[in-house]
Amino acid sequence: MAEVARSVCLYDCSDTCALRVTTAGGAVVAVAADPTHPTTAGFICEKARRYPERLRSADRVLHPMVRTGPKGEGRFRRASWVEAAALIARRWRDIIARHGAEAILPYSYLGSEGIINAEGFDRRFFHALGASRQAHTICSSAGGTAYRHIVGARRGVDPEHDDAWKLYVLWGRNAGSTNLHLVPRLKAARRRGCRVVLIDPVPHGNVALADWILTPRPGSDAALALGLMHVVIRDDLHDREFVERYTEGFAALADRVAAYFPARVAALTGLPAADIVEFARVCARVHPSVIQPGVGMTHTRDGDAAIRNIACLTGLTGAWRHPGGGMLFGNGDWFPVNHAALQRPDLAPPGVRTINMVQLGAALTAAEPPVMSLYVYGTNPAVVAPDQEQVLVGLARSDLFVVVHELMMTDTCRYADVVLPACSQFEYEDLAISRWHLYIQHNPRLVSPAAEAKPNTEVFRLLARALELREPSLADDDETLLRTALDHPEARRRGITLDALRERGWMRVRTAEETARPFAGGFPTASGKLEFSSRALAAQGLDPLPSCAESVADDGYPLHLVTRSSRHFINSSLANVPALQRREHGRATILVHPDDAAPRGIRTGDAVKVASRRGECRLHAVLTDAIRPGVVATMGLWWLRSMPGGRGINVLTDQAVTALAGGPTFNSTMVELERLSRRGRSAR
Ligand SMILES: Nc1nc2c(c(=O)[nH]1)N[C@H]1C(S)=C(S)[C@@H](COP(=O)(O)OP(=O)(O)OC[C@H]3O[C@@H](n4cnc5c(=O)[nH]c(N)nc54)[C@H](O)[C@@H]3O)O[C@H]1N2
Ligand SMILES: Nc1nc2c(c(=O)[nH]1)N[C@H]1C(S)=C(S)[C@@H](COP(=O)(O)OP(=O)(O)OC[C@H]3O[C@@H](n4cnc5c(=O)[nH]c(N)nc54)[C@H](O)[C@@H]3O)O[C@H]1N2
Ligand SMILES: [Mo]
Repeated sequence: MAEVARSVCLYDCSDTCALRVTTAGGAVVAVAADPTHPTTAGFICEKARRYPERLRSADRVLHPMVRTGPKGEGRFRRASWVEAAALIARRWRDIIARHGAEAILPYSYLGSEGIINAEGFDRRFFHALGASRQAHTICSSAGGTAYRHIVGARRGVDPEHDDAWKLYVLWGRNAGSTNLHLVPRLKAARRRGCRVVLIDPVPHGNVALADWILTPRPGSDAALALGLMHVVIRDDLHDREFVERYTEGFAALADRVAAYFPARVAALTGLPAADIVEFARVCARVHPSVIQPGVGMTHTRDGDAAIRNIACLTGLTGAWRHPGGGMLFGNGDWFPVNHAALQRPDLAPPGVRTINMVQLGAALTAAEPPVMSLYVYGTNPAVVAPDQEQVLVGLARSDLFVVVHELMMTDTCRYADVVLPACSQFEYEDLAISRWHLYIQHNPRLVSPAAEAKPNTEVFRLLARALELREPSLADDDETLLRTALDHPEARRRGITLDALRERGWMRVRTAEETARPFAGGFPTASGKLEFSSRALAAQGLDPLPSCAESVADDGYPLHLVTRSSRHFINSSLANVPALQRREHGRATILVHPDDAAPRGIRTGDAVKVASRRGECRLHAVLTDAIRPGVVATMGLWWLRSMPGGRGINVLTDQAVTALAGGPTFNSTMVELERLSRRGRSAR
């Protein structure tokens, strides 16, 4: 008998869609949109619809496994949970005795986004163990930190105020792939006269969304924002009243941007000076306006500065004073979740070291004192982390004890000493917040765990027992953890409880009046104002004012590589689903402008070698003119087994990080292309 239940998609994606899930015979058989959800109603992406297919994959890990062959080869034998847990406890006790608990490194990300499973109880466990702390920097923390320094909190525009929009700027946001539910709102807004501007060196896939497309050089957004502020101040277009009442540091800002005249910024960004002037005027004059930067544009050496400078621009134009207007770089801080009570940072030993996840290669090969054990969950570093060759060298270390808790036998699993089977989101209960809309949602347990799979929380309880950790809160069950998550004054005030969420599926966390002007009650910075000159940065001895790095990367490789997300995978998740692979040309591709392809003799379909300072991989060329000449772009993170030569695009990237918060710089990579063979013919 088939049953249909409400759920929420926990993929690492901003839309956080409400689902209707059909189960039959103890399995999930269909996943569809919940037609009644206010922001994601009506449709879901093919990635979510194909969930049942993904879960039936031959790659699914169903039992604990212990390695029998060399690391990387993927030979394992089946083990029981009792044996696996005892083995982990024995190896960790030994490592702790010899090297201290800091030699153990947890390594996680948001493979499934549940609050208690993905960033809750796991942290509590490792804090109590005294393990090295992981800086969760691989996605948006550099931009998020920058944003918080200027406006005080990671809250921004509520997409349900779309009626008001007159200008919408997709600033390096691949909305057609990564924010699908924004698209119908933008289309409707355009019909009402809203102008949509796309600022992206690779407009491919989003051209039809925009009225105006600017294609700056990758990594030059910080400079562009300085140039826009220059023009706004020069032409006396800033919102004087807003600047006076709600911002701090205007005089110093004006001083700083004075040197960024249009001709200079044109040289830095590769945009026509006239476009910079025109766009600055549009930003100052058209309201309500929204600037929504993506995450990809922050993955450059200057990505932190880009978000800082854009946030300052919104202060200058007074975008925040117009209901529905402002900026959107994450909405997580609107949600009343008690992260501290869940994660218990107080349990961590004082002074324990923190390791930046972006620099995993260095951590595994050069950290002092060394990392002796890695526990991976909810992420696939063999594919997604930069400087892949060094990551793989580190993972292959014979003296490194690697445990991977996974749904699928990923490339990372192949380097594990122990692989543990993880539950899909339909096999445990959790809660989800969104980075885009304002609803907290309930993810019910709909089916029993597949074979011997266990959710993250249960594995950490099991390991706490096996290690005889005495901290009593490590015995908390999921029900207690879910209630702890909502133990927040704002949740209580609004009646947001676990029982209400179980019954209703979702609840809005703020009223429309509260989100119309996100900082109507003041900016939650040290000064209570939007800080053009950041007190927090000054306190850290850093330049408190907007700036940009001017050097254009040039290490002998002529083409600028942008590694975008793909429409049909989520990061590397789903890249093993054949139907979705077919949607992505069936193989890993690279977009090339005809002007760059011609001198290299490259045509669509050709195999090309892509080489950077760090390494090389093989991809297939797709020619398009919806890309800035001089820029090439990959889409998505394919499993290494799908890549000729067994290496993915992250062999090309390096471990350099942004100054603020240590974010990745995937999109500051320079490459050269060489044709390997002609489509349909072998190379002669
Ligand atoms: N379908 C799908 N959805 C996803 C994901 C996925 O893999 N697939 N991943 C999820 C995750 S984890 C994240 S973080 C988000 C990412 O969502 P987005 O931020 O939209 O993702 P990206 O594709 O990395 O980059 C967005 C755009 O930035 C452009 N860009 C790159 N460098 C620059 C630059 O220097 N300047 C400017 N102006 N533009 C630049 C790229 O060409 C791209 O079009 O999406 C989430 N949703
Ligand atoms: N070159 C380049 N590299 C990039 C990016 C890029 O744009 N360019 N994007 C970066 C960004 S923004 C991000 S966020 C990262 C994302 O990279 P990852 O966080 O590694 O994301 P996925 O590749 O989706 O891997 C998530 C894994 O978690 C597993 N998983 C899912 N649910 C659970 C669970 O409940 N428990 C456990 N234990 N496991 C689970 C899935 O099966 C999957 O293998 O990649 C980064 N890497
Ligand atoms: Mo991300």
